[in-house]
Amino acid sequence: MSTTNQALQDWVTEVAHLTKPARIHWCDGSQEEYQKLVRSSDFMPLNPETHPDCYYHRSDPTDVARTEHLTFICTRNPEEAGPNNYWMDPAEANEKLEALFAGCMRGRTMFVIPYCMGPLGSPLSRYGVEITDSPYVAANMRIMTRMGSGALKYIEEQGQFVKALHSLGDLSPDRRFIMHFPEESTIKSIGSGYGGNALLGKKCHALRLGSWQAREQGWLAEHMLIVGIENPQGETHYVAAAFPSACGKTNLAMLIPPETMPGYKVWTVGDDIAWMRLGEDGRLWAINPEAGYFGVAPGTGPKTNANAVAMLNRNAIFTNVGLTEDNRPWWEGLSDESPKYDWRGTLYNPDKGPAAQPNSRFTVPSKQCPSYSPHSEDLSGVPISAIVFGGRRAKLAPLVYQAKDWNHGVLVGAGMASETTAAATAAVGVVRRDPMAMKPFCGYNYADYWAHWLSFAEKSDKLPKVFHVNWFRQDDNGKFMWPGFGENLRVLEWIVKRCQDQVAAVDTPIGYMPRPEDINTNGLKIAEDSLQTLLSVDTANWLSEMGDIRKYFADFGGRMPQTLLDELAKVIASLESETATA
Ligand code: OXD
Ligand code: MN
Repeated sequence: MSTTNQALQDWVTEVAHLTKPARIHWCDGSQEEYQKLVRSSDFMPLNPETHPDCYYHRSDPTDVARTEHLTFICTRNPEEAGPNNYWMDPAEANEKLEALFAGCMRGRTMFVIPYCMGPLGSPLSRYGVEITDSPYVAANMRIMTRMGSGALKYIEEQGQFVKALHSLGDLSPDRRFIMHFPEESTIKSIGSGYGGNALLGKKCHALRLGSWQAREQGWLAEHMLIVGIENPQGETHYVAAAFPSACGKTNLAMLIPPETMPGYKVWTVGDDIAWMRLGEDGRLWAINPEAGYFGVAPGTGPKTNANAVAMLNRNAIFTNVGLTEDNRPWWEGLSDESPKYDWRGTLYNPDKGPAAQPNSRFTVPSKQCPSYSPHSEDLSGVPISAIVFGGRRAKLAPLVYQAKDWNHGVLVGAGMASETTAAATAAVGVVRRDPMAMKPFCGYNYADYWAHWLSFAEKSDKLPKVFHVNWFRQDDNGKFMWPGFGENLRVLEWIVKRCQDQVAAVDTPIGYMPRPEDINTNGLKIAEDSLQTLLSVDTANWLSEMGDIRKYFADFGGRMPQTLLDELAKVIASLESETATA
């Protein structure tokens, strides 16, 4: 196969000339092709009785998560990348990469993967071509994107595509780089086979390059799940929610309503990324650019996410989980049984750590989810009623509060912080600022990104309402105060009612908050004083938090939008007047 798009044909020829593969395979996206990919030595079939068409992959033990310190934004002017990104001069980056890619595919097959992010043909969708020497990557791309001949047809018609070059290289962290050239719509990644570093449609295209393009073209590319909440009256409201990596986005997107909330249904549109733009009606409309879930396996179980468990028994890929005696995938939180092998392939010994690597993953087509929304493929997307920001905060952040308006909402998102997780190779459990959960993914200067968010206030008066939630508050004994999981629907119910002006709220310096009686606690076991604490504002600690945010914003110097600084000043003044009157 080849293509009528000359730019694509030339690029493939040029890459082959540099990397010297033994053969070139243009992916058509067919089932036969997928079957060949999963029969490669990258994979091992799992138990065909319990897990038909499921495959197991074990990665290099040093290559199990995103490596943020090796991820670069390469713009001509470093100011464009901002203090939130690692930056490298494009000429220097290309020189380094040229040397690493030279001959790196010798003896291997080079896969050319045309892909589409978003439903084929949607005006919100964007196209790309990933070149890789990894059958694991090619097989995962077939699940995670609309890949193959269909995407190629659109690329040939429209002429626009992101160039995404990937090679496993020698898998050495010393020769690993994930480089983005937003000015050239190009990504080059070498030395890692890990999803976030290697499935280039996901974080690299849909978020880093996506956010850059979104600013140029007036839309938003966000690290957000998209979920539809159908109330007992049969009306569905869509919520887009940003949480840092491994903070339960997949679980929230697939939430199962508690039995004590009859009549509610939850519909999953996406679990990780939302592309949103204003519709002619002034509302924000969202698509999920992905076609599959690349979810964190540990902690996914019948109690925490029964929908995920139900979708994982066929046509799925499991990476770095443990294995049972009879070759079923296993991870902590799935069941009480004990696996035979851990993720390294050695006999499982609980004294030597968990069976599944903490960032082990499943890859599965979205359509297999029992709560898959029938509107997932709508070319216009779904209308968003509420935007929710959330972090993992043991202290401080209340269960839920609502921003007073859009600009205040941008401050709420920009002020996000969270304790770090295993999704990236760094210390876990440290609080770091993670505005809009985009710290590892915003492809340009955060100050310009916030200015872009703020610009929406002038464009529409029908924007979504903005909220902040925290499911992770702990008491003095380190115990979670809120039950989480399905019970989070109680908070979403309040949020949706706020969007419809159906429930009052208390006006506090940080935003509008429910009174304890405004949260539906029917059938919920929670002490009244816990709810009271979860819904209170600790003024002194919030003042110190606002001070931290002010310090953080100072890093962005004169590029900081004044409107955001004014929003911050307003909240500080309001907290101070509260302290003065207390
Ligand atoms: C992910 C991440 O894999 O955020 O979604 O790391
Ligand atoms: Mn993510």
